[in-house]
Amino acid sequence: MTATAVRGIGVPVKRKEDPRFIRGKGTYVDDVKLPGMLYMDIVRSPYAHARIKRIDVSKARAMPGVIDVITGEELAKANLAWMPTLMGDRQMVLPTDRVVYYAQEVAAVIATDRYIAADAVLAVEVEYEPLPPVLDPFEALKPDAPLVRPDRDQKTNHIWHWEAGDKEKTDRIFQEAEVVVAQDLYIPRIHVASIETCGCVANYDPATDKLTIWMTSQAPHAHRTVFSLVTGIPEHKIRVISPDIGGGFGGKVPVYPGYVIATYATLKHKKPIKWIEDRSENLQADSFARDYHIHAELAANRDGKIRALRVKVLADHGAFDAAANPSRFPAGLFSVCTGSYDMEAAHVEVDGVYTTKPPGGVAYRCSFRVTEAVHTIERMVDILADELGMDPAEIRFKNFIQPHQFPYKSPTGWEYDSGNYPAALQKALDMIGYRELRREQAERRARGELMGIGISTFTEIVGAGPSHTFDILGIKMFDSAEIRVHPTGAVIVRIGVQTQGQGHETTFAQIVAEELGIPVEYITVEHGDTDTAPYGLGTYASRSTPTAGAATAVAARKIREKARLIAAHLLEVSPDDLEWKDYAFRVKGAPDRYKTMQEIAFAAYTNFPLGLEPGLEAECYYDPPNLTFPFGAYVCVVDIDRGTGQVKIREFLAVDDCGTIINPMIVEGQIHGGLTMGMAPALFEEIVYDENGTMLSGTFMDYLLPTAVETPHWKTAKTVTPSPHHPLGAKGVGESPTIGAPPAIVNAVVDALSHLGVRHIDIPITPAKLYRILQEKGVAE
Ligand code: MCN
Ligand code: CUN
Repeated sequence: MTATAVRGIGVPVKRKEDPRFIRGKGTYVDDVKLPGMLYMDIVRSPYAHARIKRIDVSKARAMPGVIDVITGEELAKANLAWMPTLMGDRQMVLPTDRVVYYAQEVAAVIATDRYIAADAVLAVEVEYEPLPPVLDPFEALKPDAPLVRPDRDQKTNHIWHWEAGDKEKTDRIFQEAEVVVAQDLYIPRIHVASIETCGCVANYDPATDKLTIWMTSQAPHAHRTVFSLVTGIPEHKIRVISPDIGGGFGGKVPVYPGYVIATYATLKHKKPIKWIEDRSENLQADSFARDYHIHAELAANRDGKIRALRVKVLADHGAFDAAANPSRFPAGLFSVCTGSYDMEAAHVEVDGVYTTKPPGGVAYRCSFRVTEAVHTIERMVDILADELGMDPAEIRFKNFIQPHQFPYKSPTGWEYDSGNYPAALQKALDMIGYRELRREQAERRARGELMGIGISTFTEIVGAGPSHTFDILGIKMFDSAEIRVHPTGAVIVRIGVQTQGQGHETTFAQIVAEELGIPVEYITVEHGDTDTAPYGLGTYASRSTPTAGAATAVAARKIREKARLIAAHLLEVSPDDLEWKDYAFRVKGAPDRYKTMQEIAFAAYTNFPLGLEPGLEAECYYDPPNLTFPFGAYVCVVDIDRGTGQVKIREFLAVDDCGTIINPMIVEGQIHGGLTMGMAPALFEEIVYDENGTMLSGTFMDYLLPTAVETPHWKTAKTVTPSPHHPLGAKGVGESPTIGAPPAIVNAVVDALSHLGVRHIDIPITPAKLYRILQEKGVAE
């Protein structure tokens, strides 16, 4: 078998899933239609904080086609008015006495038709008594602030305090440091806008006593376990199916009230219940990302050598701590905020705060708060460079962790597996022509034009994670793969992770193709059905390649070891006399005597050695020894329109390193999409509330998604530094660009204005915001 035939690792195989998608033949949750299906729609709160005095469902119930109206009172009787969150908090499914955010679920209507359900929602009468909203986390911590969560046994809105690093050593360095720079940064609340909104079809079948839930889930097994724990239904009687998913980006990790209400309704009515959010509900009430109020300080020597980092954060988690971070990391992996730089010490503190907003702190293509971490350090390094009058590239070279320092123990306790930061930045600077750009900038500046060059040299941390530190609700964050080779040499692979568009059906097939020497078109990858896929923790935090990808390689190697015994039997030699070469087992010294995997597979069912189990299958539950640390060097060049305050990205180059690349085309696609999702919060997206806590950005009229028009041409390049502990040397890549892009863009904009004394601008850098700055500095046209 040749590499051309196998099309394994490193080949830009076209996506196996695309033929069905481009023909409109995907099966999304809303495509699931069952006989007798009923439709659910949700009544939502117009207030951010209010007491519910009365819910009158009589008019709604009387409407033809309305089957039921479910309220919190009713759920409370079934002990389902509250549900646990993945962070060990509890969250209202439906309220019994008060609402705590705008657009919160208040009641649910079940009807024979989607439109009847929507009409009946309007007929439900709810009498509210408004309460003062709590919108600013700093205000929320004041002693007289209204309590967001009186259900909790505490008298403040503080959720938790978390810290990492060495406080004493850090403080000492700050006291004696030659230079200290400090900056407040706010990273506003943003929301993923997957093409497909969230939803489910829940179906309880009394004949089999089985509950099946088709749902938009990034983690079907974990959700099944949660459902079993919440409802008391034995886990083997629950089947969660994630069919095709139209984008997740972290927003489909949490359990939403709608899933629970639909499940309750199917158990009650013994009919399938479909609930699909509309676009506004998705944008207004699902979990949100970011909302980090950061105060950061860097201590350095006058020559630019960074010595220590100190960071304090207030994290606005909304009314329920419904994030999906690993249990021990309520602030995610934010403590990776020392980034790519070697320093003596760091200390990071984060406090979680309740406010009357929808659950925050969740996800937007983020690897557990790494976006916030990278934004902090990449901005601070530029601010320090500005303070010292140094070039931002030069200060980075001076402070990089050097290639020989890996594995590198960071001051907050992470062990970076591998990296070569200077090589990536040098490549980026050479490719973009950095010196020439600086020269051009000086010329343009002299003419009064505003041009900026921004650099971001980020380190990612993905692959959660090693069982000694990583779990969600106690479930360790391993992942899994199961491979079955059929007699004719065709293969089915089932994995514990769940694609939402990342192309797992292709890339995981390529891993098996490479390991077994079977052409990729003979390999089918399945996932998302908890009745058939092995238990896994799901896809988020760019963990699939580092965890399930490793499991797939290890399972394939188990198959190969068994195949060796069968090949030896067929070739009548000792297993030790065989070597795996050019995708076949060959007799050492006589490479023309060989058996391919197809021949071996057939023999595994027809002609296996005595004493060997028939069949050719294997599985692996992989507990990664460490995380993987992909990285990148991004350079962004912007021109600022002095007449409008608009930022034009003239050029953007992303040099990424995710170790061994399984499919370069898919990785490039991930990077293109991720860069666009990095640009979006840098320049456009922000969730805004008014003083009453009403969301002002609840439609795409006001929440500005970039389109192809705003998106520049992304240039990409790579370096390859394999992970030393991953069986394939691969690291995750799905979130790197979203994490690396925002500071490159902001650094470029600030660089364009640095000679005017601008040192920092919070995102999103909208034309209005920038134009005001231009006016202040007297350069607006
Ligand atoms: N890959 C590769 N070689 C590598 C690393 C990755 O070929 N060295 C391939 C993988 O095999 C996979 C893809 O690139 O097909 C992304 O892999 P990985 O980095 O392991 O990330 P995950 O598969 O775990 O995907 C999660 C990541 C996250 S957390 C978000 S958020 C995000 C993202 O992926 N959501 C996405 N990319 C997305 N892309 C689409 N289309 N839709 C989403 O919802
Ligand atoms: Cu943080 S968004 Mo992705 O992990 O699903």
